[in-house]
Amino acid sequence: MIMSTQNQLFKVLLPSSPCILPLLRSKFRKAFPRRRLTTNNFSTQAITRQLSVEQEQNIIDLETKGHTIVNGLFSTEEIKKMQADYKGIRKTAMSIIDEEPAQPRVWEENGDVTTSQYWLRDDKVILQAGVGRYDLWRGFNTGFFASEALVNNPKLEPILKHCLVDNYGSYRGMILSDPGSSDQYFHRDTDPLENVGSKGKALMAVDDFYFTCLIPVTGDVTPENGPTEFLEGSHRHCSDEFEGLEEAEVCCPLGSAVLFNGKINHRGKGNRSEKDDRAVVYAVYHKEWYNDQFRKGVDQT
Ligand SMILES: O=C(O)CCC(=O)C(=O)O
Repeated sequence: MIMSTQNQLFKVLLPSSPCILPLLRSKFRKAFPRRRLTTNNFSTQAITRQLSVEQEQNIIDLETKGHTIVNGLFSTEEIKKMQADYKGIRKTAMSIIDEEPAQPRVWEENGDVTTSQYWLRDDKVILQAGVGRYDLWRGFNTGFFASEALVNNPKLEPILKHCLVDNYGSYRGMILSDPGSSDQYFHRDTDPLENVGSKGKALMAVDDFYFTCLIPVTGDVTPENGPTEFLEGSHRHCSDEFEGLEEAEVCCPLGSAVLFNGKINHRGKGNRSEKDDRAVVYAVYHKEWYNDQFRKGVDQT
């Protein structure tokens, strides 16, 4: 779209000599190359920012599959800082889980009743996300996890800007999945946007407004310690149309991240390793109009 505006400006600003125009036009095109993507099922014209080939591929993956790997987000120093801060966070989380009473949680997910539990202490909320899996949802946004490397990561930001356009913000939490943990329940990260039911009909009609980035903390995410499983393409389908969609287990190296559309149906797989304490940060980016400080079945009074 910007390119066509540039073409129009070009016509207005330059003398319309028929022989000079093609030459100038080709110089202009060299300076501002058209960036086209090849994909089957979405308009490529909307991508007008200067993105690397890798970032363009990330955007194509997000549209077609609903998830993508964004490589090389953090330096070795940043990874060290992240791992150091993680140790303190884990200690606090484990003391809450050990010392506070577990509260029951019951809610509906994709048309099914789902049960779990959660723990509260001061500003902190930990949600159980399957046996041996903990979602440090609230109150753990400190140190490296509140730093620019996560809030405004230079590799991630252009992709998010493309997907969310404007007026979006972020927060971060963490998933702990210890050896022996079970598979998580399948879920979308977004609300289905329905007063009754949870199939996602209204959700499908709304522009994308929520993306989650899962960042390995303790080491690579492997098939043994618990990849993230996606129902590919489900970000474009109500749950009564899920049949026939393929499942894909996605691993991720330390220093990179899995980015996905919050509308996609997914879950963390159990940790079958002997001793990998598999932890990932989730950085959520969503439009300001959406409220993610609410979880069904959690008493927040
Ligand atoms: O632990 C995982 O791989 C998935 C976590 C998850 O489902 C989420 O953060 O929404």
